Amino acid sequence: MEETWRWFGPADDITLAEIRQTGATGIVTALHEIPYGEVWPLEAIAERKAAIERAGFTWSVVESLPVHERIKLGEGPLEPLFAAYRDSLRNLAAAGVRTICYNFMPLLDWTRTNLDYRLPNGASALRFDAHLYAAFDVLMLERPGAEAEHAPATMDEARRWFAGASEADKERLLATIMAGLPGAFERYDIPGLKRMLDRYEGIDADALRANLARFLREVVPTAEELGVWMCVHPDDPPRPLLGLPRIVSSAEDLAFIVEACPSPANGLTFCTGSLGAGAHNDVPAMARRFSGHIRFAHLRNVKKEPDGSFYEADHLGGDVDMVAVVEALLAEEKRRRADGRPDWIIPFRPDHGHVLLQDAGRPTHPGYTLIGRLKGLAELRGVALALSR
Ligand code: DNO
Repeated sequence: MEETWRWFGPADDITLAEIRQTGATGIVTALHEIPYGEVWPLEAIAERKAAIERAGFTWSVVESLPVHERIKLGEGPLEPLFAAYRDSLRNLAAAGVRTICYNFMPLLDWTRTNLDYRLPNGASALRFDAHLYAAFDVLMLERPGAEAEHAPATMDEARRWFAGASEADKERLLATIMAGLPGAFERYDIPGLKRMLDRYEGIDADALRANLARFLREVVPTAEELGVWMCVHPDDPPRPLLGLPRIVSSAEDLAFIVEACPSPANGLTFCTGSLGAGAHNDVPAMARRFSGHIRFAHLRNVKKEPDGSFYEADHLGGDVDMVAVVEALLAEEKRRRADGRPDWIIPFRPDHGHVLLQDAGRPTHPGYTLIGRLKGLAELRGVALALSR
């Protein structure tokens, strides 16, 4: 397995020189400055790649080449957007960057309600609280019909929180729920979010699935021709949010995706934290079942609670049997090598880390701390090495 590290580009407070000291050899990044739907120019890709290589790394994975919201919505003339996506793939392939992560979550990427959840040891983690999410959905957003989607006990707790919440608390909750949209991406206020949700009116899981299948049919053949691998990231958390369908959440969903457009270029990003937040997912079993399609892995752990809340646990703690997942990935690499495939290696990155020690106060993206992720990487490295012996 190739050890990689997500770097948000020159604007990232964590430098490539610091990342060198973690021992990771691959960089996972994107041209975050380019608006969704626009072509990534070859020169800009080559320039970023050269900077990464000068620092002693390879650019292993693009995360993400974002899918424009209109493609997810199936709205308006889409041909130019598909053509732009294919052109970006061509430019990435020309520069030799071949693994491309993307997601198909409507509107919101990863979603949490608390970015500073204190653990008993003093570290801080990201957390999703069912009652805060319910308070946002029902009492702040006032989404019609939302109340029926939350358990009565969760609603009681949500009402208690709301009654005592200040305007600043509510603002913070909105900003936290929006925090999954990194950097340059759009953020919404309540009216803006309502307008966006209206655009999804009438788009259920089947309609969204049809839009994903169409996207795959439009881009996967080009990817295959170019020798690049698309790998869809699962929904985080793996359940519908704010009435929006989510369709990359379960084993059935992954099976639908790989079958919708059979091709070696139609692959998966296996994110143990995203999938692991769903009580319906047996994560090691999914790793074994879909290993042939896994092109990239995000290794991170979660601790679930009975009401649907969860927080990000230590990489080797939490509910996901990480050792079993790493074992499945190593077994897959072994099969690929036995088949003589040059693309046998699976890049992984320690996904999210706690805020530990000197991480506090550094302006990093939520979850993307230096020491917290380094701890995760070091632990995962140990597991992989021990298993491979
Ligand atoms: C969160 C990330 C996601 C991921 C995108 C991929 O930390 O794993 O934001 O990058 O969903 O498109």
